[in-house]
Amino acid sequence: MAKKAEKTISKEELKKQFIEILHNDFQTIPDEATDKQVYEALSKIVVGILKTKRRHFTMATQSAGKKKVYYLSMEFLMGRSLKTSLYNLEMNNQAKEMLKDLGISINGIYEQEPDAGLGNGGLGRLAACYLDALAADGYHATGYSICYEYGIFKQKLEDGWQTELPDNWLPGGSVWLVPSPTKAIEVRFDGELKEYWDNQYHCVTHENYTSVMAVPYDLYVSGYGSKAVSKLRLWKAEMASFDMPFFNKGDYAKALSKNIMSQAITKVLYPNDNHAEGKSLRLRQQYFLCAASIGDIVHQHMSVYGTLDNLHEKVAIHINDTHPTLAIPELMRILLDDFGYSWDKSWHIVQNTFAYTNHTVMPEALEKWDCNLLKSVCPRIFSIIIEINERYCRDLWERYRDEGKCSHMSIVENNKVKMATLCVHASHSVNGVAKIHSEIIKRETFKDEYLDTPTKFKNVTNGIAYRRWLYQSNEGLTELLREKIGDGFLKNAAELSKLAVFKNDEKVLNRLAEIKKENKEKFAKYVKSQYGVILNTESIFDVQVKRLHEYKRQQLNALNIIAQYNYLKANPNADFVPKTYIFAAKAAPGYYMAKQIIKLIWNISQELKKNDKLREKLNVIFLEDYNVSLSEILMPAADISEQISLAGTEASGTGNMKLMINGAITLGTMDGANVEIHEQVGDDNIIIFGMNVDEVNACKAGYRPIEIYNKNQIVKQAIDTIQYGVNGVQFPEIADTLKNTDTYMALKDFDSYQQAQKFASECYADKMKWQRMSLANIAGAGIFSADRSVEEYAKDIWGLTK
Ligand code: DL6
Repeated sequence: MAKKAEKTISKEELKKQFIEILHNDFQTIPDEATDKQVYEALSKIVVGILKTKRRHFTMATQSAGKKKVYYLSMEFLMGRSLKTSLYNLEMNNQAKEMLKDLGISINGIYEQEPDAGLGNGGLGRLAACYLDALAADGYHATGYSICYEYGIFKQKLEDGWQTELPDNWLPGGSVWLVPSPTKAIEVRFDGELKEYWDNQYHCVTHENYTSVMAVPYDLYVSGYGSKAVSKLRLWKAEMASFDMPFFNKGDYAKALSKNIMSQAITKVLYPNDNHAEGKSLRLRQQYFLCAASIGDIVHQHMSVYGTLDNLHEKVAIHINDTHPTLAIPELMRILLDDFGYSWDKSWHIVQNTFAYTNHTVMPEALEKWDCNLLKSVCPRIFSIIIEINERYCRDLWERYRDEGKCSHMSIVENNKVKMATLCVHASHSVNGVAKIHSEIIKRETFKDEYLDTPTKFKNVTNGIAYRRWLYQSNEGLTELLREKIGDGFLKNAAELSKLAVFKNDEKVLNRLAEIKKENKEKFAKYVKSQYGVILNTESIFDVQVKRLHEYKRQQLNALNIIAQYNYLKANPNADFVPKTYIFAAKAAPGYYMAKQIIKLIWNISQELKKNDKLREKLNVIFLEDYNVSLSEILMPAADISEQISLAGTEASGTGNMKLMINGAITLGTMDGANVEIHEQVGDDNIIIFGMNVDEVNACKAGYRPIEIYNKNQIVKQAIDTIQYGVNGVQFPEIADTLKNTDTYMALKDFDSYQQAQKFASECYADKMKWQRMSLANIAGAGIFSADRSVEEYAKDIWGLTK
């Protein structure tokens, strides 16, 4: 572990700087400053501290000749920075006290910060967690992404229908961004290639291209108890210069259109999760990120070492899913065209520099770019991909002499470039994100590639920046842990296991129950203030929060709630442990069925509003606009963590880890990281239901959901309710899909799910038993720290040293 960082700043020094900034930047004094000005002044101090720390850390890394890692991702779902930075820098108490002295409460100040929502869900949040963990573990890390002007849309429900509003985060978020215009990189789009021979050398030039400048904005990311600071470099597109030739010729429209095209590149995040859209602007975004980042890495490396010969020894570049794949041919281009390396030497450097993580097995998310589009947007890159493929196919043919195998393994197929295939071939390491997922990609997604190069394939189970959801969000639990096991768990999550010795200590179990109750009350207060809805904090808080996707099976949860509703209507006096189902989920704007499911859940919540008595036992709430900050209030209040994807579909999941560390019990399938949660806590402390992957595979082919509908009265009645009306609205498409297609086999797992729900209620009714289960989950959560994941990447994949 890295050495503990020195204390950063005293309260008095903090106050001095704070008053100075208020005076110089806002011409105001603490008594008169608005909360927004206080937030900006405090953030500015933190940014200054982080920037200096990063400079020192970079100098130390470079003078020791250590390897650096660069993490390329189209998404970094950062959430807020102020609170997490203050906690990580161990400045939270000084800041709180300093503001208190001035009559200001820090909690209101945190609320001033917009979430940096530069991502859709798990993949983007994982990247953000890894920057935090890389700093905490003491590695020199830089993330690269796009400075989207609009992040993930804000979700508003209108009568239960999702509508999307723009997320204009920059006015409030820009205090965290440090511009570095002198480090801008030129990115060339469009145009055509000219090939010629010069002194027996084959030369290629790119002509008539459009230049777009990538200007970096840096966001510094603190790590807990370490000297390291990570940097997230976000690229903003600006036109190289106004197109004077067109303008002078009087072609104003053309001059302007180039300007508009450039700016469009970094305008908005594509809001799809687990789905590739294939739009030309998205391809431009991807190439823009890759060209700017690789250009920057090469500049930095050259400035330290003066050669690229040792790039792969001093630099690891990680590709977060296939979205930044074009970084591979871009580095080839620079080595070949700008530095004159041979093909073989360039390929050796490239292959030993890049590593790739796969985050999904959903076929619709596996990116394939049309050759014509690639050729027109980035012609030189396309020609390099073609050459990589030709060499690869030749080699495969020589070794296998199997046409079928070669065309299946080819990077280009049916006039499309298969980005994952390119990544696997060009990287020295390929990993999945949970044990089961890493096995599936070897067995199915990349079967041939695995057989061809088995040693490339690895697993790194995901992890979370756990301090954000524990230390920074769950004060009560943090206090209890400190009291019982000391505060070593704040730096080393494995120490959470020390809590296990208290599993039969009634006092500790009662304390856990009290803490959960307090957190539920705090959350209920938030819900009341935001939605005017009163939650019964004596009821089980059963939480399913994640993107809305049929494979995640929110529809299965909804179906069970309807079945319970039907039951309670028929049996109003039945014994029933009261339950509040809490949902939050954004749907991709073009995903029709996902929006229908949101509306269905919302309508169930409205239907329940009509029946006060029944609602005491069964309640549903759909929270709008799920984001990182909302998760920080919700996770500590959860009793049950719903992780109910069809086995074999969720690569890992990370919400499951955030809920577990806050003591929620997982009710889930043997899918993704649930399998490893089960491994950690054992059968008694998790509620597993449904088919496993082998069972799913065995019955997929002949699956006929209509037979279940016809046989199972509870299922039939619940689907009929959906069909004929929930709170006066019919959902025939959902009902039809469930009866006739049910791609994700909700009906097949329904019975088992119902039993699991029933069992969960029985366990909950036995307070001590439930708290024991909860304790086992907290104690078993250490392994899901991103610090652990990052250590594995550093050692097994990137070859970093401390
Ligand atoms: O690895 C992070 C996260 C996993 O936890 C989720 O299980 C997985 O669905 C998600 N994958 C994606 C893939 N998106 N694309 N393209 O978001 O990654």
